[in-house]
Amino acid sequence: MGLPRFGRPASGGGEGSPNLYVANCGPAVGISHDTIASVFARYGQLQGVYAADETGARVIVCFSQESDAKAAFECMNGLPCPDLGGRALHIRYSMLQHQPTSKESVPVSLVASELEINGIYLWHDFITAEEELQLLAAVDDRPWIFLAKRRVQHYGYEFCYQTRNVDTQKHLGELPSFVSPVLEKIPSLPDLDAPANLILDQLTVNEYPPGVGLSPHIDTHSAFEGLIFSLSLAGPCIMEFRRYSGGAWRHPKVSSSTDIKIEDAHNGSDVLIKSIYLPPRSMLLLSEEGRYAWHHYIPHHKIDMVNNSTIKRGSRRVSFTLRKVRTGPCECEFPQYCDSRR
Ligand code: AKG
Repeated sequence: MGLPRFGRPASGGGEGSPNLYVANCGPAVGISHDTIASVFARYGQLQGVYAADETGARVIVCFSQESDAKAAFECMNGLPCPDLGGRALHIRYSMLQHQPTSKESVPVSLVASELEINGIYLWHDFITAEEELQLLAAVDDRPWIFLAKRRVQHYGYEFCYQTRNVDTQKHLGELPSFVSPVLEKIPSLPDLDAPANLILDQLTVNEYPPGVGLSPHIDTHSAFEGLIFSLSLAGPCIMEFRRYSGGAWRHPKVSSSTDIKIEDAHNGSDVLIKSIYLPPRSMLLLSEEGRYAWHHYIPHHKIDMVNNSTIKRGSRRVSFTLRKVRTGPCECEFPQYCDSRR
């Protein structure tokens, strides 16, 4: 199915569009897209109902005909709708724009091989539930650093969010003993061709409250070596990956059923988006192209759509990101993303 591209609702009258931006209904307030579709379909044939943004409480209702959208607008705007929980709908016309966001638009992979990104691996049940509780207890016993929306702890080297780098002169000491069981298991991960001398020396613990995500980024090439491990604890999340077509990079073939290729609203370049579900106790590895060329991020969702199921992020998610601090320049095969080459 093609990706619907919606922008902000038209600020003025905006008539002349078959699409309505409808606020105050959606899965986040317990009203499914199917229910919304059945109510709006009374006014004419629908193309579909889609999330307008990541809140889960605003949708875009697309009619085939502008006149049907107008009829729905005139009958329903501002009035409580008994079939939608009595909620008063705030409706505006929506003008199409190129905008790459809709949590439903990116199919979510459950296994890393479906992503078809070189170097991304996911191992489910990497640790037991008991080990998970021990790791959580250990970090909860230690001081947190408060960022704007989440809390973090750094071990080995402090990570500086302004420079997105570490100060290699400031060694905080060895990684704490509570993380040793994790470090010991990593070299024997199936499919991982780990170098014999793999020593991970930086740990960032992130604690995300329900609904809080992480902005898109590529871990600074010059800061960390090529293997980045991330262990999920307590709650799940969806991680998305974006690869931009800017610079010298040629656009990869859109090959798997989990790919979405859209025109990025921010810089006009093409962007390929993929998405994976990270359950608690799973270990993710970003390496090769997945580490050096793809942005990764966690959408700010209180509710995730994993294919056709709704997953509420009811609890915090804690992640352990384990990396090795780089001591020389990066010599990756992706110079267009590499700060060592600039
Ligand atoms: C980071 O700390 O840079 C991350 O990407 C964390 C990822 C995660 O929470 O799994």
